[in-house]
Amino acid sequence: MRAIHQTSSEPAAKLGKGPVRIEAEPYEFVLLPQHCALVIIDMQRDFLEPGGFGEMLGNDVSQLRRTIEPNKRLLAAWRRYGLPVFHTREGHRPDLFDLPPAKKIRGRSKTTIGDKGPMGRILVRGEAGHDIIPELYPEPGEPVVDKPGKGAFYATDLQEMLKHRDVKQLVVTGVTTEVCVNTTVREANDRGYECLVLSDCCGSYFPEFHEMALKMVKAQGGIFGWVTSSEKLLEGLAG
Ligand code: C5J
Repeated sequence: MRAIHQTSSEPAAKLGKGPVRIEAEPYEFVLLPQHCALVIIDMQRDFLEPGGFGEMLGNDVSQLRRTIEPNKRLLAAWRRYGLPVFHTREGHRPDLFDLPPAKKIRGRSKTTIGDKGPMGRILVRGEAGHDIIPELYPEPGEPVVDKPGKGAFYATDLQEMLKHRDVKQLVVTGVTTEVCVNTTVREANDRGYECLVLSDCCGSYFPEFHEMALKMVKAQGGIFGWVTSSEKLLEGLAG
């Protein structure tokens, strides 16, 4: 199966069924168009927008906002190729029954998950701040995975959806590199998926954590996966 759907008004670009070689670290990634999906992690308003919860906690959101443009370009191309994309959002039920008390009190902040924040209740499904930024908003038919944890596999139906589409490889982008992106890549790796992480499409409030998180993925011969840039991936696909 080639694609979940084709919602873009533009015609699908030509992409053969054969392997596509992508320059990556620690070595070349061989992308299989029939078995590859894009997973965009938690590009949510509360993490990325000025005035959101992330900024309220004193974080510099520009560190995350630099990922918007490369993700936009990648997503537009991915849609043109008719390849599957999954969007994720970190958040909880409005009744907070899926929020572990230990997560609720973590950080010892005055305002925590479920409380009223600048864009509605913090990390609660249905609230404005919990939603995906308009620049990367999912198109109709693109699955959105609501996850209560950091990893996209924990307590979600992502793995079932990937199985049904015969997906074996994931291109992973989003925020934050060292938390939800890294956790998802580790979960995926243990489940047998090959992960290609795009350095310019991932971001952290802490640049040094971003760098180290990417190093951890590709260390020891690619212990969790591969790292490249969106430019190299798009070059390879266009190649
Ligand atoms: C994500 C977080 N999405 N840093 N969450 O990484 O709490």
